[in-house]
Amino acid sequence: MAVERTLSIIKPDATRRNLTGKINAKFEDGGLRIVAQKRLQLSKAQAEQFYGVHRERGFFNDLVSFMISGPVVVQVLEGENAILRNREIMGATNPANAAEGTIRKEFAESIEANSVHGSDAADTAAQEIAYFFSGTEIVG
Ligand code: IDP
Ligand code: MG
Repeated sequence: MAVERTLSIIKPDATRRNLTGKINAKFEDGGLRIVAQKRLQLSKAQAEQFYGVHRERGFFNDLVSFMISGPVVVQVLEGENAILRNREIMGATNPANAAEGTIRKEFAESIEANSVHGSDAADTAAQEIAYFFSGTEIVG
């Protein structure tokens, strides 16, 4: 295994319910280190670009509206096998299918308002981190 970095977003359903600290505790308890973090209000253009891979999906417009419905917390998580590890800590996209103890099982409201985003592979992690952070903002 290697030390990796992955992009995480705490989504508006979670910031609205003041869950940032509880979610961060899941990452830290799961062996990941928060090496960069900032709270942002995404613009519509930013959300559309970030989720561009899903542009043709039926849920795209609703997803963009949801992601700009309140503040988000964007983060870089670092640790052994961080990309896969974070996906495990998050749980399945649909909270109905998420395992016990995962963030989405405990906190998600729906398949859309599912509390967290996490990069899905090394190439997307690098792109997504660069989308939100400059090198000097990440302190490992
Ligand atoms: P992921 O976040 O687990 O990687 P993706 O398939 O990449 O899941 O979908 C991105 C986001 O789009 C999900 O986290 C969720 O917010 C939303 N989404 C995915 N599938 C659906 C759906 O069927 N209906 C509504 N929203 C969805
Ligand atoms: Mg995804």
